[in-house]
Amino acid sequence: MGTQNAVLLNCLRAIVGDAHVITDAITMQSYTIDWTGRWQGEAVAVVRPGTTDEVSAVVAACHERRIPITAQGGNTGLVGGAIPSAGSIVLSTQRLNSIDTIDPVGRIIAAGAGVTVAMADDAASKHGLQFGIDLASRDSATLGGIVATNAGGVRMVRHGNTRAQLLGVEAVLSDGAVLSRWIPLVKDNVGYDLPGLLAGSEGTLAIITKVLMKLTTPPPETQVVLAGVSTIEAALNLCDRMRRHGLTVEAAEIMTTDGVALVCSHSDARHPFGQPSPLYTLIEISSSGDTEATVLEILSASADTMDDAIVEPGPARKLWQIRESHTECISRASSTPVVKLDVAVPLPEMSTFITALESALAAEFSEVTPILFGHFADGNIHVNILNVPTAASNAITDRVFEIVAAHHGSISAEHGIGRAKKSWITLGRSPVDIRIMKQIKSALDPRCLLNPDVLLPTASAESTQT
Ligand code: 2HG
Ligand code: ZN
Repeated sequence: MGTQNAVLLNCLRAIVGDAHVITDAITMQSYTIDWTGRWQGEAVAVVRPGTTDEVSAVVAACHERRIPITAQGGNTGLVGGAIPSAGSIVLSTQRLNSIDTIDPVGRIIAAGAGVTVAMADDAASKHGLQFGIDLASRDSATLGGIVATNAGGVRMVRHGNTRAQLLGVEAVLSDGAVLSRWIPLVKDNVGYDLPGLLAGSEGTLAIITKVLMKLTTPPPETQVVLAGVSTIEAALNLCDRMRRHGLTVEAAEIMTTDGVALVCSHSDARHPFGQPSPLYTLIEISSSGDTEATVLEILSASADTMDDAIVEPGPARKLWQIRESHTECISRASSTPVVKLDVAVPLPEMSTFITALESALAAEFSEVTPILFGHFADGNIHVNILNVPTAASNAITDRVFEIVAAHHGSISAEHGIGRAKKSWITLGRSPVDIRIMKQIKSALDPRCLLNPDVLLPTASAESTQT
């Protein structure tokens, strides 16, 4: 270890305590490698501050020495956005894990960045409320992480994305200064929306230490429908009919026959129907009336467009398990790290998009196995490609994104850009857009020390500037 690093580590230890500066290679692996194994980084150390003041002091020390920092919450991201580059430190928010307050009247939670989504939801439920974001990684994903990535999740169709829930942030800027935009109001229109800017900034603009977020009212009861259908149109029509009958769609997911078969063979989930269907849609609905009766009426009127259907009162965990086990089972089933392309297309184009994608992959990359699933009512399809030879991964990504662009879609619906997609950012943003993003980056992080290898393709080019 160089003298410079030794001096840095001593300084960090003096700030956070010896126990919270991790340098041993084995322990560091859970911070430097993502859980899919696709993104493997390196770091000088993992630092775990316990307060905002400690975060500020750590960041100031790194700023002075021009040491890059990668902030990390639960390390559940899927685009390598929380994985450090050699020479950086990982700043883990795990210890910023206290819930400060819940205001049950204003329906607001104030919590540390390291609080998990499950902890926030659990705390909200004690007041008869709900946290507005939910995702399969709820037990590990942190509030700081979901804000930094502007996560979507399964309730996005109902409550919007994380940015829509965010009222305020406390964040440490690249020189250690603390920004506190902390106003527990849903109406506060004074100038630029800095919390909104930090949402989705992937650790490149500031390090989020606390969040102030809305809570929602949970529906009194829900019904969960799992229907086997032959076409995307049938799934979209079913969702549309539910809305037209006054039902509230709480979640609307799509799975394919191959995805469901894979989950059933790599977990204890059971196939839902006697006969497989080409597609499965899982829709959770609520209403102020008799939800079950209305759902049954809609299903019987839609019988000619469905192969089969089951209805269960929420939470219907066994039905949800089939959908939520996709990510883990896919990882287990693939012989190589899964290529994960989280895309969105306009609803009227979804069917032709899927057909074009499946036929291009079958014709041009016959050795790979694509599994598609996602939050279809948001236009969001998770294109997971298994068994991709490493050398083919860029070519496959190029091809998928070409088809996405031809269908007027987005190359990142909810997972962000991270390392995985930064080479393709020009497919999602114009040159003027990118210029503005770079200007914002250099205004907030002129030394380019915050997650320099993430999001913007040439972010590190500014590292020579002061
Ligand atoms: C989900 O919707 C997550 O379950 C993960 O966004 C998706 O594994 C994926 O591609
Ligand atoms: Zn998702």
